[in-house]
Amino acid sequence: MIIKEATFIKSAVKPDQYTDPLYPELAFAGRSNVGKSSLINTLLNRKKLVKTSSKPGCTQLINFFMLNNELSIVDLPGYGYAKVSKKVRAQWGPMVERYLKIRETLRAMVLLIDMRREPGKEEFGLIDWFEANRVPYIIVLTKADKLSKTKQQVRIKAIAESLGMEKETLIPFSSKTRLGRDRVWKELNAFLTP
Ligand SMILES: Nc1nc2c(ncn2[C@@H]2O[C@H](COP(=O)(O)OP(=O)(O)O)[C@@H](O)[C@H]2O)c(=O)[nH]1
Ligand SMILES: [Mg+2]
Repeated sequence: MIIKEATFIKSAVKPDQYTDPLYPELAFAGRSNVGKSSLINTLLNRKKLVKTSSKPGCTQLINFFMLNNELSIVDLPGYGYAKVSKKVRAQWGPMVERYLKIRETLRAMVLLIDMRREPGKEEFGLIDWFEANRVPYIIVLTKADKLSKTKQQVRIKAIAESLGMEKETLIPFSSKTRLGRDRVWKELNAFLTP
């Protein structure tokens, strides 16, 4: 994908606030602070199109971006941040589920997991949901640069085992070194070309 133009369109909570479903769409999900905004910026070759933060848990909105007037990119709200209120936490599930359920232009999901963490109930829940609803998805393991090559292999194997997947399907990624960027695009492109 040659990135000519990438722009923020709008934030939404409810379906009537979503952008018109006119373009194929990719959506990104993951725990707060997993590196989701950084990954989207890396994919789009932008330094700060999507705001990154060292203070997790702030964004509870669905953010729509547009790429080259041909592809819609969606940054879903992060989950699992302990310090947000119970009310905010209770809103996350229905907000994301509603998006996944009704968004007919959604072509694939990108689920981000911090390579240093064990997948939790939210990740298992999302994967079950993707499988049950036949939503194509890829899993990206973020912040690979924080581990040595050897440790990366250990973590990839452990996460693959706990997810019950082949380790080759998991994509190690770093927005710092851009490791994995080309592979993520390659796999996403496969869902975009009919
Ligand atoms: N070392 C390293 N830090 C990262 C990476 N990706 C994100 N971060 C840092 O992790 C924090 C959260 O990143 P952000 O992209 O805002 O995460 P989000 O909450 O998932 O959108 C920020 O301080 C980033 O600089 C990465 O690949 N490597
Ligand atoms: Mg973010």
